[in-house]
Amino acid sequence: KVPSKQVSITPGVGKLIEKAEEDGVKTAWHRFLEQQPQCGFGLLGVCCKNCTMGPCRIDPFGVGPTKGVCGADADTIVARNIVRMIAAGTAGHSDHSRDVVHVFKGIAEGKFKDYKLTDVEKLKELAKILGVETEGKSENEIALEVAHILEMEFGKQDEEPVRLLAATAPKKRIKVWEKLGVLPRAIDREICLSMHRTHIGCDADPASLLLHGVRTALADGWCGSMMATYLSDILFGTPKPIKSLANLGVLKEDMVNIIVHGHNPILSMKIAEIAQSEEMQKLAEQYGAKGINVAGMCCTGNEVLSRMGVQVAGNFLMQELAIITGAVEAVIVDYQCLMPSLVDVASCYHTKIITTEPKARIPGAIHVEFEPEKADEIAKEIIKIAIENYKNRVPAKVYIPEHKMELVAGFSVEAILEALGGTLEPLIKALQDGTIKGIVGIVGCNNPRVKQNYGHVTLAKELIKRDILVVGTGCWGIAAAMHGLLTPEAAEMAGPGLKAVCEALGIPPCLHMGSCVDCSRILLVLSALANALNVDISDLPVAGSAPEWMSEKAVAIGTYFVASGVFTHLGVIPPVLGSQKVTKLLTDDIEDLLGGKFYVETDPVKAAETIYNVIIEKRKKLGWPI
Ligand code: NFS
Repeated sequence: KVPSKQVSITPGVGKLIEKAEEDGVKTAWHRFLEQQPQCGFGLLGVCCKNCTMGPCRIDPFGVGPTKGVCGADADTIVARNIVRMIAAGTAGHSDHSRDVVHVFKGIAEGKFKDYKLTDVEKLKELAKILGVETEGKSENEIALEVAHILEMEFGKQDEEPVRLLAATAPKKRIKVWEKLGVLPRAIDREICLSMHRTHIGCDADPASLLLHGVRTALADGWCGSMMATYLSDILFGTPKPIKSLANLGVLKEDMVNIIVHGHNPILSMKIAEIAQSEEMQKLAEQYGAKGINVAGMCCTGNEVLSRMGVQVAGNFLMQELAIITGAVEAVIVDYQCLMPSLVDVASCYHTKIITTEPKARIPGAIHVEFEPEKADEIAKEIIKIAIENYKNRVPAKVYIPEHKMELVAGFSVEAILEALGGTLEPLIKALQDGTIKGIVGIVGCNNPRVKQNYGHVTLAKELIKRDILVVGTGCWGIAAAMHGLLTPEAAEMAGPGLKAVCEALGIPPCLHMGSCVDCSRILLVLSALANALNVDISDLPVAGSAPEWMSEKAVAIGTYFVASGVFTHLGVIPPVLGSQKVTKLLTDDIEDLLGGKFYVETDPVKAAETIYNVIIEKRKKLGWPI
């Protein structure tokens, strides 16, 4: 049994874990318990299975083997493993991006009639920073030229840095990267090189390996992820402050409940849009429901929340719980952060799991392949499966917790600027005079190693209390929403300076900036601040944090934050402790090279204290009052 009251702070979660046990269903928390004790070699990062002479394990106590069969020591193995994590994370973000580019280009070519270019202003802005002439050209012509450049970012073969990075990162920062030789040239190339140099018999030098990890991560944050953000805004609109609700209580007893889960807005936006159509609503009524209720889960939930105000059912560890309510007709997924267990859980209820992407199939799920040229038709087909399934719902098995919380999301860079009256000046002034002490970006997942959402919420509360503005994305954003941190009223919990600023502007003290690829929005804010103050990002009183991270994508994000000069906190220990050298490189030496470093602390209260002190140090160096 899972100690249901101790594993999460989010209302409703404990009850559903208990319901799972009554219904004979296992959740991630149950499987996490079954996995204990987990492999110590794996936790320390000293297991190498990159060739079949192994798997080799290094004895962390120095009694057993100190080298693998090929001679690789703990330093090499740990560094290689972490670089592979960065490569996988970068691949996830940027392959998502590739899909968005595909649709963007198809629209420009007139192939995908079910989509359109919504934010043409942003298209022109992107064209401008990429050096595309817009005068006298149609929207589609501009889009096509932009699409060509962005496609090349994945696979161009020259030695020039990726253009999106060159166009958006502060000049001072680019110099730092140039000097270190870590300017990424093409996204796929750096991922490929990560795989190559970690292959048996290649790079054995931990410092050289990690620097390439940095290069790969930079290709993610300042190019792959950023591209996804830009293009999703152009396709579906740049987010503006929008009200909504979060937590499992957004599910409706008398409606067809559809969960959109995964990452790419190309599908989820369509589902949310088509579900509102009269045709679909009528059909739902014919089946005895009051209508269709679409709710988001994880990062695609953040995408539809930010742009349409679609309610969010929960974050990563709640995907199974949504099904356990017994009230969900279908979970529609694209890719990433999907537990294969969804199918097992669904088999105990009436829920249909619908996969849509060839690259993320789950055995036992219904597969309806999504094709952008037939987006509306396929969205309808999928929604119909959900509607027709409403009659199979078993009322006796339904329990929807009543908890839901109000929120305001949609703080894109543009929205933040607008809230500030059109320029960054008021924010800079508030930072300079100490009304706001600094800014911290909190991002990332849930992880059953951490009491669910305790890390996210505690850290955010501790920081705003100290007059630090919190911005963030991903599962943090949903956690913050469910715990009331995304309302203007939450300013009550902030220190006097931040509170006054929030009240004057009518904004929450914690700003939801979107999904995980939208961490690129945080980079853009940092870049704008650094440029305005004529300093480097590493000089700014800012920090990053991933209090409950678990995915390889989070490793890529953390690394590009550090590489961008940001002091970055991790609330879950990364698998590097098996090498003192790598641990020291990442948490100490790297600061001399990049101005940022990792800091690991599992207690969010202590972490807040340290982050605050780092911010105060930065303020002192800038000569700003503390
Ligand atoms: Ni990002 Fe983590 Fe997944 Fe989103 Fe949530 S688990 S790394 S936050 S949903 S991608």
